[in-house]
Amino acid sequence: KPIGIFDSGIGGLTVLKEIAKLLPNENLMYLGDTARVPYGIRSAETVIKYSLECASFLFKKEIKMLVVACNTSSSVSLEILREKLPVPVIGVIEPGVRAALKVTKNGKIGIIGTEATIQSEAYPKKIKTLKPDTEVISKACPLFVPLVEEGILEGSIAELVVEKYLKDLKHSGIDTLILGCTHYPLLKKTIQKYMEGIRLVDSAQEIALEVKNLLIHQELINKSSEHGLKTFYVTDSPERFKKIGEIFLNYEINNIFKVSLEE
Ligand code: DGN
Repeated sequence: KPIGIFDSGIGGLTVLKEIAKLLPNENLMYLGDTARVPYGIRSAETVIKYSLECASFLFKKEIKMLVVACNTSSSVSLEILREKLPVPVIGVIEPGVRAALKVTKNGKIGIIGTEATIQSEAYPKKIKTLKPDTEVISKACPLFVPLVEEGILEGSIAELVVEKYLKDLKHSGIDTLILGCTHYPLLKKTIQKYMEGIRLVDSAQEIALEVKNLLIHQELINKSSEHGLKTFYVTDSPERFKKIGEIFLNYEINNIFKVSLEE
């Protein structure tokens, strides 16, 4: 049985990439809701509705586990997805938070994400439940997503945008910064250069570790020695997904199918 992964669009490929790296034999089924991206600017109610539709599509494909790659969706719909689905559901928030709490030395953590993720306060709430005396500083960085989708990952434009959003955080005393959005790992080099000395937590890597642990723990791991299959579903035309997705994955994407999520 495959692992189902969904995202509002292309960005979740950073999560798929890390899962494939750690678990090369697993079959992965990815759904990108490209017709309705971005989720980051929508209301919680709408994001929950979209997320349930994505989850239900993948569930019908008999997945053994659901990975919510989208930070925005994880922030507002994880609980309800867990209630509705009879398979394990993992979101990106918890693994990122746990990793950040492990690496911070001074207990001051920064979070960056989309407008919706930051507004939901999902990250600070999770941090406070696990370690109440942590100081959390959040910042929405709305231009990062379009920047990445244009393939502008390094160079002067990327550096200017990074500076615009991260200037205050850089001088705030944080020692750890959570990249709370699917797209941000692609800007890691530029962000790290600007945020010198601050530890970056890549939530895509952290969720991949969590997926592996859960598969082992629940004895769901694929024992076959063959390389896993990757299948991609999109709700808008596959061309853009293929073009930008290949920037994310660094290899050619095949097996892309256009689907409709209407019931
Ligand atoms: N996938 C979204 C996230 O991780 O928050 C980013 C893209 C979007 O919907 N704005």
